[in-house]
Amino acid sequence: MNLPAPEELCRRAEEALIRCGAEITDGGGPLVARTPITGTELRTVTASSAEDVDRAITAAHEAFLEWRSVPAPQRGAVVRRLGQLLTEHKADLAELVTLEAGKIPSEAQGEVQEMIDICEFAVGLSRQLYGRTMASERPGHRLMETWHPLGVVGVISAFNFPVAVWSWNTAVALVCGDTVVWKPSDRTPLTAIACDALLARAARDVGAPAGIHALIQGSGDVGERLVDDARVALLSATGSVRMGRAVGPRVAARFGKCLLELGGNNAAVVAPSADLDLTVRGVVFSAAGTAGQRCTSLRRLIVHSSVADELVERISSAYGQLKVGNPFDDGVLVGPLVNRSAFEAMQTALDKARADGGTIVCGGERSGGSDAAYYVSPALVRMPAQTSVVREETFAPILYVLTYEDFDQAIALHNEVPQGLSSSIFTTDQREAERFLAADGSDCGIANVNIGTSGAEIGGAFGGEKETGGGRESGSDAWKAYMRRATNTVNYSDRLPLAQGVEFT
Ligand code: UN1
Repeated sequence: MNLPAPEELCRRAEEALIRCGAEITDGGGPLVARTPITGTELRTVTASSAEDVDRAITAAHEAFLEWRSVPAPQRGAVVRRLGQLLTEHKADLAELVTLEAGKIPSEAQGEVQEMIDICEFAVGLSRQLYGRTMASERPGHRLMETWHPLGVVGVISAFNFPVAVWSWNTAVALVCGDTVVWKPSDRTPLTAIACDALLARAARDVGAPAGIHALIQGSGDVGERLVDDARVALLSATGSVRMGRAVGPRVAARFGKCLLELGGNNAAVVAPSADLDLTVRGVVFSAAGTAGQRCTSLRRLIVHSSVADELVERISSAYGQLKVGNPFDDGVLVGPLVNRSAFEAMQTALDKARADGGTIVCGGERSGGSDAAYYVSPALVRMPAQTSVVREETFAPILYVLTYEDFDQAIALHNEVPQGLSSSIFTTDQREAERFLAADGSDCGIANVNIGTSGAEIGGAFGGEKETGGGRESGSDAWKAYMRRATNTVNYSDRLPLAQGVEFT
């Protein structure tokens, strides 16, 4: 495998940052932006001190006091402008996503498209934010609800979707009248600097207060300050279950609101009637795409025993055609793992699977790269049972294959994991498809038919149940998490009837 020269990657990162209007004074700081393509340094970034974080939250809070009274359709203007700038700089941001997260350009551009899409959605939302009017039981009374801005929203995002997840939160929060303080992953500080610069420009262009958005950089300790600050009304955090377990109770202890998007352990059920051509394509994209580093990546395949051998054979041969390597190279579909510990976690999981009686059908080994860059061929593993390693999320391209005999058993296996993000069924039997989507079917926040588990559109609510954390972001009515609801009773009569028929005279 031919890897590019590290200096070339540094130059590409610097040029993309400049095109996005980012200030690129060399922080010389302790935070090192690396690229998984070569495992080498791109540049250093200044980490935020405790005072920096405090200043950012103070500024965001002050801006909120003004922003909350700007009419929502006017707030939409900043998001509309952001959407235009993202469209103009789609290639630049995608370049940074490839450099920092290792995604192939098509997926990196898809991620930026997700940002543009949510901006459009949020602009439309800025003329909605509907409350209901209910029938009052009292004559001469009106009963209704109003949605008001919530406050400062803290956003903690992960390396694997370094820009889209921020935009889902930020575009929606801004039209809802909130302001945002963002702590990106410490592995993707440069894409964050570029996004912050584009949003600052959008704010300038439409005359919105500069304080509506602040970027803070660093590791867990920087995020913890957001978690514990009572001025942060909503903390929206994407990452591991471990992180969610630490964050959730701390925010709850101060009665703050939390929106958690944690791990997934997504499965597809493949029924005997499945269209196998379509299934193979859906499975390969979801399981091997993004090198298995999406929270929606397909990790478990639950196949009817009558089609299991054929399907495994076909996936294995499709895996054999997948080009793994430098994501900038033409034809490459699988880029690098993010770092060494991701590679080690993958190897540990494969060892455990073998010890549990699993058979590695193909993949799992390192394929070229360099000492510091970790490229692996996606692994396909047949398992005799859903053992503990199958029930864990390993953030790498491992697809475990289990077989079933009857449909109830498939659903039971499907739901028998602690996570509940995404799921799908491949079948042409309508009864099975509907059962999978029914109350006693998949227990996930996302349940699909005849497509894979990953690659959701922004129009639906995104998130999942159980250890996935229960949060919903992006489309549908996910905006409600970013606002507070007030119930209003207005008496326009000259009498004072009490509810529930109470007499007090
Ligand atoms: C994530 O992996 O954190 O559905 C988000 C998908 C993308 C979002 C994934 N739209 O795969």
